[in-house]
Amino acid sequence: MSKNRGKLILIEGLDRTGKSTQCELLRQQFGESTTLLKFPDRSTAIGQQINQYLTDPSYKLPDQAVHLLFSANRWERNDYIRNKLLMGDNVIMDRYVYSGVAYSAAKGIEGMDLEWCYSCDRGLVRPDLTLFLVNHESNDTREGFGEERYENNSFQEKVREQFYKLFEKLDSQNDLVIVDVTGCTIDQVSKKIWTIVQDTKQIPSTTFKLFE
Ligand code: 2DT
Ligand code: MG
Repeated sequence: MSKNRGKLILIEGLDRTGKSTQCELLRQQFGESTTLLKFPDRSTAIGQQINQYLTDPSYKLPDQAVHLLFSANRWERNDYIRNKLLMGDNVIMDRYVYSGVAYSAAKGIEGMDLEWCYSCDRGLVRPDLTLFLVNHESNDTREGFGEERYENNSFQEKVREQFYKLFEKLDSQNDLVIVDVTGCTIDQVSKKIWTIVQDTKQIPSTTFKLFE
């Protein structure tokens, strides 16, 4: 009997929707043999450049170059992710391709439309399940919000639009679940997520879906 590979689960959403908290809780629920990755992965050389861009408003880099760095930051982890899954580990990701495309396309720069932004991510492994967290209550009270680039309400609105356009483009109805977290406690969201994750089918050993 062939062994199942691990599940690749992605949690996406705008800023302040509780992604990182839920990724950590999901990791604990899966227990052993679970890997959690956050994008951008600021620990690599490319990630450090991204971190500088996000935290230093005076750091100048063309938007196209920034976009390609975020994509390269995913590509440098692609083999690692595939190998973990093949070993039977579950892999949880905090942001990935969808954030990569939505935040860049939301800038509205000529020539950097959704298709251009998506093209460099073609071929990356596609999650078995993507959970998109949505909070309908605007809540700017989180400590530190506004300190990094992209953290302002008018930009977040544009990013939201691009997320939905991308879901449509990628026929995401088969592997995307929109999770409404409005008014929910951390525990309630975690329970919702765990129920959805448990319903995800086991995947045969060497089958990978890719972003095409
Ligand atoms: P965090 O606040 O989650 O650390 O993200 N972003 C993220 C992009 O613009 N492109 C990408 O490819 C990814 C993964 C979202 C920091 C910011 O980086 C944005 C918010
Ligand atoms: Mg942030």
